[in-house]
Amino acid sequence: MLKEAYSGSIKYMQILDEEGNVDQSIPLDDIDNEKIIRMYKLMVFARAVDSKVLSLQRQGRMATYGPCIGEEATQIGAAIAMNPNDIFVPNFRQHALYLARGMPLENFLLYWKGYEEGNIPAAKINGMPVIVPVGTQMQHAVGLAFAQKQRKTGNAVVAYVGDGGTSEGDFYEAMNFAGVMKVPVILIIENNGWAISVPRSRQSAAETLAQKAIAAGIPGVQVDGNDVFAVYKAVSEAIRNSKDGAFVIECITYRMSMHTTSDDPTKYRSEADVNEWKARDPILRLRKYLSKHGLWNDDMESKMNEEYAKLIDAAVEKEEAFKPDPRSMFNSVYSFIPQVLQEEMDDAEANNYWR
Ligand SMILES: Cc1ncc(C[n+]2csc(CCOP(=O)(O)OP(=O)(O)O)c2C)c(N)n1
Ligand SMILES: [Mg+2]
Repeated sequence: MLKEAYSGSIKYMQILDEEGNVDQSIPLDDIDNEKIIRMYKLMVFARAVDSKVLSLQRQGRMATYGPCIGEEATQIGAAIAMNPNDIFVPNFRQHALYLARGMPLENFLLYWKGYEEGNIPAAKINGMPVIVPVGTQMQHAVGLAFAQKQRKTGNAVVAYVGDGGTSEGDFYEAMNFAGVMKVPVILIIENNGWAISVPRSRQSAAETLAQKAIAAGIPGVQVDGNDVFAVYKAVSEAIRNSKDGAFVIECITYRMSMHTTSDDPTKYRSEADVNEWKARDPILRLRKYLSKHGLWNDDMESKMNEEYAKLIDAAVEKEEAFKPDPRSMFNSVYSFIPQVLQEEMDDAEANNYWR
């Protein structure tokens, strides 16, 4: 006997196309004009912050930084879909999400300057700190989601992983746990086409990254990650259904800029490729939608840009005037100070290392 033991498929969803037109066959649900304008402003704000931080870094006024330029819709769609009590678990590129969740800009800048003081409010916005070891956040996410289930909080956990991160064992282990334990976690694969210089085509032979969910018994979908409506819809549905278990959403987007400021992408990818993706810019297409529907004009655009420039400059001024406490690098690691760290701190104090 030979019969089919399993067959699975992954759907792809796009609602808002590159020209700012909406696919009428997919209902927008509760996406109203107020929400759309909020999405647009948050995406523009994140882009403005990224541009400023890159320029500060080039002037020697900021530490290493990996911008999220081009990936704003993948993050803002989720930020708007999340309830205030839902928890987000980022990797290191979710700046738009952090800012949309209410991370004060001054703290954001302090963190990326290398000061732990900037990181502390992350807990107040129900988000985990930045995590650089690729993939390790997946375990934290499913653990947090398991806790939500055990405590019956009704909250969901929204976690991010890059296309590169999906090749890590941590990703598979986390999905396996999430599938078996049916925890309320939404795993968002921010597939931006690259893991530093490794292209998506070299990352996995699988046709989609979302189909990895199938092996863990978790439903998954692929969405146009540059379409904020599609991301919003997929994430809100997944959150609504999260009491039934996990969900995987692969967002197809593009890292329009460098991996980090210590990377030069012109060494490994073509300008033609980048230009192709520029035409799919998530901000541009939403702007087209807004203009078509008479919801936005040049006057509103310039007022917004002016307001953001002032806001960002004021935050930079505050950040640059900040005097960090070197003890914070010891105090911020654990909820208590282990003896070994206490000894290092005492040694640094006694020997005047930071005076
Ligand atoms: C375990 C581990 N291996 C390698 C690295 C070095 N590293 C940092 S980011 C990165 C690529 C990550 O790519 P992806 O998951 O696609 O995220 P993206 O940077 O594209 O947002 C690598 C290899 C790391 N930080 N941790
Ligand atoms: Mg990537």
